[in-house]
Amino acid sequence: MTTLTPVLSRNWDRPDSFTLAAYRDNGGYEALRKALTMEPDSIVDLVKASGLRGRGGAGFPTGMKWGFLPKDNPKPRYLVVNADESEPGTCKDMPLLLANPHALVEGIAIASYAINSHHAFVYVRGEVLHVIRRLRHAVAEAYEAGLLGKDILGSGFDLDVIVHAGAGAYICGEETALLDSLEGYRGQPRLKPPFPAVAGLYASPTVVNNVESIASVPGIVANGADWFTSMGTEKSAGFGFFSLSGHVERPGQYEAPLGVTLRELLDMAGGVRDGHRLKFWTPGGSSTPIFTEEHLDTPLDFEAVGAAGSMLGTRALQIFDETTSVVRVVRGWIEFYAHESCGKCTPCREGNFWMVQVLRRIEAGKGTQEDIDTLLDICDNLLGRSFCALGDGATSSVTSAIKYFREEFIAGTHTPAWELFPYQRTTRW
Ligand code: L3W
Ligand code: SF4
Repeated sequence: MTTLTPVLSRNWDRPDSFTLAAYRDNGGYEALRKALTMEPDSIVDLVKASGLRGRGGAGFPTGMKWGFLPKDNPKPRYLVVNADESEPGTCKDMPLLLANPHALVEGIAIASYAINSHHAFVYVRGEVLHVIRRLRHAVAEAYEAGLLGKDILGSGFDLDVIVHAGAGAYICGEETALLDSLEGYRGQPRLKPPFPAVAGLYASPTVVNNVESIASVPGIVANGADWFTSMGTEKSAGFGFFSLSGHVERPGQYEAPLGVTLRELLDMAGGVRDGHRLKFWTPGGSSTPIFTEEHLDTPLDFEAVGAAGSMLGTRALQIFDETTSVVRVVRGWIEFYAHESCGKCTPCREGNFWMVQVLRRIEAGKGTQEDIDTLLDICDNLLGRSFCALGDGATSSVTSAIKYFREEFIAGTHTPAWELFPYQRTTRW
């Protein structure tokens, strides 16, 4: 039986958990002190050995990404933390920043030292002013205590951290759009390669990592790679936040080893709401294909979820019971993608707009076999033909929902959304 592994969340019950004093009571910043006595490359090797994989959705090995920075490039290096959490269902980075911002600040200092960066930026979703204020407060406390700024802890290492409020667009969570936005341009994805590691912020070598990835680094430095690999599975090491939302008795963040199953998490969370049963769920937010009851025992690690036809993504477990119309949920998600599409490429800009029109018709109970074929055809023209992952991700819920609930698409729900809510025109270019 898997149990919770509270590391980043161990202090969350304390009302003052976000303060430097509370963080230090639990050994906070001792990992930084240790890191500053190590060779930077040995920290990169340690993170590689830990098997830490990016916690922002793609699961790319963190240490390997740090190792991609070219050795012979004389330009300054930057660390950019992606705190633009906006994926529907994803709610781990914001609670972490509210309750334990110093874990991120310490992680930033260690990661910056490891990659020899003297400027780090945190790009925080613009709508969450309370989170931005709290993080800025933590950064100010760290400067005051000599944990950031000049000559950190007498090591000779200098680091400035800038907390930047994002521009309020989901696409700015895509790493290259984020960099454009940070530079002051309209946030639209850049062509990759070159990857940010080679040419990122101001065309300089840049590491872009998710909040949770960087916040996991102090624990690895303090306790060693073996400690981290003792949790999780062989290829998906360590622990992470599993955010349960929707029709569940006790929604919230559950910090558990990768490989835990939804059945186990539901046991901890009091189960699906009383008197109801699970109908479908997302393993990693709305960009990942949905799962059903048959996947309750699928280990939630990168490999097993992938083998079962979805993605671990951001471990945003949205739970829907049998009272939910899958068509309505998918229509809501696609309206989100249509609204958030940056408009740069035709398949995504047009495809999402037209999917919304078709889904609204189906939701009205007027769906036909032809409509379903049209939806699948649009997805076919989106997947692999979009400029960035937003377009690909938009197809996930549509194709998987049709796979598992085709009859429901034919039947529709017989209650048009526009009879329930005021009509809102989706953005179209
Ligand atoms: C150097 C190479 N770097 C890859 C780096 C790359 C990036 C990382 C992963 O999308 C997914 C997306 C969402 N040299 C490299 C290299 N890299 N090859 O590795 O890259 P990639 O392209 O696989 O993924 P991505 O563009 O980061 C992330 C999915 O996650 N997702 C997450 C959504 C979460 C939010 C949010 O609110 N936080 O949006 C959910 O499923 O759909 O597929 O750093 O540079 N050869
Ligand atoms: Fe923009 Fe969508 Fe194309 Fe990405 S896939 S570049 S969000 S239009």
